[in-house]
Amino acid sequence: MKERLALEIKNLYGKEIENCTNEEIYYALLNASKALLDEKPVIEGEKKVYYISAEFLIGKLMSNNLINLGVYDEVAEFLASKGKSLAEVEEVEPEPSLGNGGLGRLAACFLDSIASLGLPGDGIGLNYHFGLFKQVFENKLQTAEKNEWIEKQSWLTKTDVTYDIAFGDRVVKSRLYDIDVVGYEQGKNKLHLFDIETIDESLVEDGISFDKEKIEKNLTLFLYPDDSDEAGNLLRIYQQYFMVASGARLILDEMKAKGQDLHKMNEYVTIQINDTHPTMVIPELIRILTKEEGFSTEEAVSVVSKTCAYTNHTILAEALEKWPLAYLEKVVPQLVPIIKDLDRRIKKAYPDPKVQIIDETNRVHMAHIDIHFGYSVNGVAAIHTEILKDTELNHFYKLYPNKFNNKTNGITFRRWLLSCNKELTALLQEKIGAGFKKDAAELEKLLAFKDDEATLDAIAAIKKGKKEALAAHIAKAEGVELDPNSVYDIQIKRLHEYKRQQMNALYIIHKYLEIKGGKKPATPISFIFGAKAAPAYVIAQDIIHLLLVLQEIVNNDPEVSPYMKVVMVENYNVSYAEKLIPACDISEQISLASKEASGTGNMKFMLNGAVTLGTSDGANVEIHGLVGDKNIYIFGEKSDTVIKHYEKADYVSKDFYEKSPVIKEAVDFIVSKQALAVGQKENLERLYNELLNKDWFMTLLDLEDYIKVKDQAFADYKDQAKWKRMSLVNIAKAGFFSSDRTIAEYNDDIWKLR
Ligand code: 26Q
Repeated sequence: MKERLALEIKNLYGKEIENCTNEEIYYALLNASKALLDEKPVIEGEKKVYYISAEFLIGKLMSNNLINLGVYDEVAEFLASKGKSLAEVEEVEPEPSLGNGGLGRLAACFLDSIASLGLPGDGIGLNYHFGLFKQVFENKLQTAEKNEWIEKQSWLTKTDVTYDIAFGDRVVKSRLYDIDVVGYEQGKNKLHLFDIETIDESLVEDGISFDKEKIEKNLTLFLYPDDSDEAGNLLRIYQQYFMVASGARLILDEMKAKGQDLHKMNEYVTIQINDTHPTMVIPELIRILTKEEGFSTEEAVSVVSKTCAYTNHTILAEALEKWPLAYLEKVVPQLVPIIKDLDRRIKKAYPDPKVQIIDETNRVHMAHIDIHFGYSVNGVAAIHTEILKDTELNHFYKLYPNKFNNKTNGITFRRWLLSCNKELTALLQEKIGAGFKKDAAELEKLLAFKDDEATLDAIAAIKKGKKEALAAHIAKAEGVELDPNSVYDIQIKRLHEYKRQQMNALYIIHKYLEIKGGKKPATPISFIFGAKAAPAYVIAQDIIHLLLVLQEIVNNDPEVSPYMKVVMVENYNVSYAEKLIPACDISEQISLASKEASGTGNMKFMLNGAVTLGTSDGANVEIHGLVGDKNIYIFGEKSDTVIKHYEKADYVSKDFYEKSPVIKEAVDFIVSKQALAVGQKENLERLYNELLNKDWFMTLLDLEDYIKVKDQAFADYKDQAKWKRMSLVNIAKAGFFSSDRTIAEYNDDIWKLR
């Protein structure tokens, strides 16, 4: 690799590495890496999985590819010998922002694990030119800008595969772009991203606005933000069909090229449908097989149903896609007779209105298509799957108990440990050997060092180094000075009321007022946030505003700022996460119990030695089970209590406000003179009224317990001997959350690839 890189640099620039800029080195390294990737064998096998997803939040690829290719150290040392830093070179790479959050990042982790386990499996998605918007703060409010990430030279390879995709009112040409996905010391698979040939980037005016009608120019410009308000937009349906129609063609073409019998499709292919966004692949495959391949409807429905499997990522009713039939009639009229036929079959077999595909208001329930006409339905954490079976999808569970299964999410340790925390990786290797890199369960060996002071101190020293590095980055990027000796309390995830960033904000207000009243915390605290909010999600904008208002008030108050700081980082993304997570002491996982399907940030934090402060929700429940009561801070009502509150509609936030002076004081601060002097009246009042009169996600229900348990965590931090042990146990127990384990389970139970 050294030689390749040196040669690239000589050919490209005709000068010595010492005299190259980081940009120049980056592009040379990109070429050299792509050449190495070219030589990797494609992973082959009898049967192949296609992971089809509207999002692949892959993050920057350089570091990960070099690690998986086994040349990272060689390149880093070579560059260092020339006075250059690989870490600085990596900064040049633009981050593809092809996802919103957890679901998209999960898809990326899965691709890494599929390849690393040597399983044949490709991703299918869309090549959004500007991806998810770039977040910029102006006047303490979020604004959205386009995020240009595609450059002339990139990891994307243009292929000569093109398809004509017909909609009701037009035909567009799709073209396939590929990104190699190399496994850890393994062969490679591919991420297939489809694009329209006739894209016109100049359609975008200021910010992220563009002409929504010009489908052949705009289809792959942007990824839709996770947002129920705009879900009715037709463009989302154009995107979804474009993705699945192109994907279906590709899958069938690959089968034909291998001489495989389409009538036995399920023996050669399995299609994992990532949430309902790619659901139209089911009727589209049935359409192609019947219209073009001479299948009877009966046989097409049967073989497609044995090929497709569905993953559910949410129980929020408003996030389950239900498209008006009239929309589908406009965009994809060719699918409508098929969807109606599937609906007739269900109506004939099952009278229960709750399981119909087309409801009485003529909405098409996409999840219902997946459940009836797929062979597997899985949730993404144990509690989530139980809630699906017991409540949300109970009617389906009764029909098809054997289709339902759990696959607790995971994260790829290559990115979330080996790449983002090389120091911890090296220490672990020194203590327990390198086995954990291939078999994450071996991390448990670290438990033998639970009382070994040298190891505990070494882990703590690494944490301190990461906190210093983060402080330096935040000082530069956000203009906020953090004290690396303070506790780093971090909440980073999409902004949503159910995730309850507003509850964390109320705690901050409470702490601020306590300090003003003379009660100082044992250790200074840094409260760190990162979150994008869907632009049309009004209350989410208000919560961001409140956090930025608090940042200004707290950090500029000389009485308080020595004891606490608040920072909301701008444009939180994968690259930022890679800096934040290794530096964290307390991982905030505070969703309203029952609402967070799994969470995956919680796993990344744990792996990097943070202690979780969380509710009994999603994968927190499994983290709790693994580390035990002593190594986690759990608070708040349990999911069954919460679900009962919804059933009885008996939660009244004002009652909590009125009976607790602590809650009242914190909530009132939102519209205090002090807050209004810094913030916008409209935003702050709206948020105040929401909390007082609605509070759909029950912030005030858990606030008192949250304050109590969080105070305990901060107090415990003072006892460093105890804290270091908790940190070690969390690392040691994180092995379960390797996405290699998750993918092995998908393969054993659902895909059966070998
Ligand atoms: C739907 C219709 C129209 C426009 C957008 C959408 C849309 C887009 C994205 C709906 C949902 C999403 C994303 C959902 C998501 O990220 N869910 C998360 O998935 C993770 C991986 O399983 C879980 O860990 C999280 O708990 C879950 O919230």
